[in-house]
Amino acid sequence: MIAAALLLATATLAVPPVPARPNIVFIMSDDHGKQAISCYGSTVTQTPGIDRIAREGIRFDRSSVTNSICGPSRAVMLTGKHSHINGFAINEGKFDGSQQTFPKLLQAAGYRTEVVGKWHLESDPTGFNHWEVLVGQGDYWNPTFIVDGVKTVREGHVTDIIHADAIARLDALADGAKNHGTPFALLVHHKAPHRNWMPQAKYYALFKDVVIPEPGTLFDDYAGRSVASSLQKMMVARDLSWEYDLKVDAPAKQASAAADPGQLATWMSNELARLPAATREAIQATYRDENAAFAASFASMDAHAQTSWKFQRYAKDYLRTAQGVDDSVGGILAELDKLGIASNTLVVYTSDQGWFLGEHGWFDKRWMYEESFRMPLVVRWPGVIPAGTTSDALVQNLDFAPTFLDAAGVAIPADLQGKSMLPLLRAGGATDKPFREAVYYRFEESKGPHVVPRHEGVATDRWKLMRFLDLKEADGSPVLELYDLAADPDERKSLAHDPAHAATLAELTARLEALRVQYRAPADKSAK
Ligand code: SGN
Ligand code: CA
Repeated sequence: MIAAALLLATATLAVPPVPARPNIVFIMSDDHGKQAISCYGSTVTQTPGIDRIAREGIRFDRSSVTNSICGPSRAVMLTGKHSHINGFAINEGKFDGSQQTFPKLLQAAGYRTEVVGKWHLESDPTGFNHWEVLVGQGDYWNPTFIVDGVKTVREGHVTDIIHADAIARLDALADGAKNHGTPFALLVHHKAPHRNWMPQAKYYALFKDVVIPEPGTLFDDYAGRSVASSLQKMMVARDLSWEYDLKVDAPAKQASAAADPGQLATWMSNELARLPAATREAIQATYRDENAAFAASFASMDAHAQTSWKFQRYAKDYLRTAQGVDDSVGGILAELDKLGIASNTLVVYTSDQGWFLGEHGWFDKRWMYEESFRMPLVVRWPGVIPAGTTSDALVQNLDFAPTFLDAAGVAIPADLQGKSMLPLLRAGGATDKPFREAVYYRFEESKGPHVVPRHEGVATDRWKLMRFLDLKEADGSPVLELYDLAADPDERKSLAHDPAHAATLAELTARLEALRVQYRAPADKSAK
């Protein structure tokens, strides 16, 4: 009896009550892969801001996106519903802002809600007391914002502008939280490090004399997989444009190549023309020597060497651009300290999806393969989330809305498809039962840039089954890929046609069907 009572007391002590109505700061970047973050193991780049959230809170190692593309991922986060339910399945769509979202529900419960930065949902934000968002994808330099419905051009680099806005809004919101009992939810959504990877001027020298390690699959030949992987147009070797992406003049012998259509040839100078002359000159000077050396040696470079050169330029500019996001995260944490509201503020850092930083020879996202399917997710809430914890739980961006509502003490509507992560957060990731056995994925934007075929899939803690919705094998059966993530984390060898794994394939196929029913996903003819 005494032992049981003691146990109970210990258990109660271990999980303190959740403080009422925390503030929520939801920081998100655009296209930031886990492999570019030091708390996820990157050694080439240091991200002390994001790492601080992990150190003082929890790091999720298997958070995933339901549909690895920008606008759709954001719509899933706002609604807690899959793309086929919230109606925004491809970037070219328009989000129906009249539907239920977590900011609206928080607002109705007395929260003040605001969003600054990238929005990318075409329709105006709804459910916010104040919003200042980029038009569409937004520009890196001198971007146009829409502030509460009014367009305005802002001078400077987009990451600096969004950060400054975030700090200004935090200062204003802290007053309401501290002095008027009004908690807030502030969404800070960076554009960086989205294509075409233009860092703040101060970061052009970063990594200058560093060789970024090439991923082991940079020269992937896709031999172990279905035909699907060879259909894309997102190869570092072939699909990056010289001027726009790589910031170098097209070598003469490449200029007419089909993969580099040339309409972007003047992009760089046009974009830079928007800048003050000194900044423009500093940026161009950064590349000058490297570009001259490249031009001089291009004729003697084989295809492998060219790809390696492109990878270095691409990866460095990407990491430089991401560095500014990490500074912003660190700055926001410092501001919360200064304002004295850190202890009652839930802080989240994530990205709208993952990213290929050369893995499988690619840039961009879209696929259900690990790099673009997984997303960074670190969360801090002092006194509630045990510091320095990690979790392998199969959480998704689908779960953000119910988690925010739960943390705020707001009832979670029954039609949300995600699950609150609050119990997981409070337990530092330790749970008796798996948070979720399997996740459902569905990508629809085959006609967008990079022409990745439509696919759906299921992932468990060990297995992943992908089914390509518009592709068929010669015998008319659906094109499938099956991976053992434990044995083959780089997904080099599909086991879909390996008789030794027929039982696993059948089990995952059944799981996929069950998840499609559970989430009310459309049936697909090629599935049968
Ligand atoms: C743009 C990019 C693509 C990118 C999409 C979607 N091309 O079209 O490379 O895949 O955005 O990105 S660019 O030439 O305009 O940079 S997303 O993050 O918005 O989904
Ligand atoms: Ca994105």
